[in-house]
Amino acid sequence: MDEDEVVLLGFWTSPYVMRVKIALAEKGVHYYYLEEGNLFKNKSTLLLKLNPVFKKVPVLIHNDKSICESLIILQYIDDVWNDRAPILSEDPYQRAQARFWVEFFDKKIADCGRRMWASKGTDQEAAKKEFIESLKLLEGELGEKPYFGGDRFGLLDIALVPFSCRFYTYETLCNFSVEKECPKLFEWVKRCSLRESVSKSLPDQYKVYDFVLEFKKMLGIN
Ligand SMILES: N[C@@H](CCC(=O)N[C@@H](CS)C(=O)NCC(=O)O)C(=O)O
Repeated sequence: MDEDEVVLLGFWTSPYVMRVKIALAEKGVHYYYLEEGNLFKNKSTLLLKLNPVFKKVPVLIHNDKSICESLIILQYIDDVWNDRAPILSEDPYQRAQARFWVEFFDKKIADCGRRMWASKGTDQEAAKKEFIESLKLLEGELGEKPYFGGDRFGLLDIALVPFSCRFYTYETLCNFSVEKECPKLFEWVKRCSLRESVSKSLPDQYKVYDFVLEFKKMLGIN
C-alpha cells in the first residue's frame, strides 16, 4: 500500500506530461491527476506557485514537495520508487547515452515539430526535412533492439514515445509518412503502445490534431 501522496499537474496534449504518466504507471504509483484547464490563456495560481520559473507543466507534487521539468521528474520517480521497474540503466554509460538522446530530442526534434505545424511553404518543408533526418538518427540509435533501453523499456522510450501521438498531425499537415520514412521506429511505437502504461497515457491522435488546428486559430496562424 502506497502511503505517499502523489499529484500530477498536467495538460492533456502535453507529451512532457505523458512522460510522467507513463513512468508512474510503470512503477505502479497511484496518483491524483489535476488538469491545468487553461494552460495557454490563464494559468492557475497553483501552477504559478509551484513552477514560478518556467510556468509549465508537468509538475509533480510528492508529499507537498513539487518537482518540475519532465526529465528531472522521471529521474526523481526512479530514485524514490527504486525497488521496482527501473527507468534508468544501472550502467553509467547507458544512462549518459539515454540522457544525450533525450537532450537531442528536446532541443532539436521538439522544435522541428512546432515549426511543422506553425509555418508554411519553404519554412515548413525545411522543418519537415530536419524532422525526418532527426528521426532517422534516432532510428539508427534504436538499431535492432526492441526498445531504446535494449530489452528493457527505459528512460529514452518513456521520453520519446509520447510524441508519437503527434505523428498524425505532422503527417497530415506536412504530407509525409513516418511509417514509410522510418519503418523500424514506427514498429517501435507500435511495440511501446502495447504496454498499458503507454496506451493509457497517450490521447487519441485525431483529438490531438483537432486541438492543434484550434491552437493555430487561437494564435492567429492560418
Ligand atoms: N522542458 C519542459 C517542457 C514542458 C512544456 O513545454 N510544457 C508545455 C506544455 S507541452 C507548457 O506547459 N506550456 C505552457 C506555456 O508555454 O505557457 C519539460 O520537459 O517538462
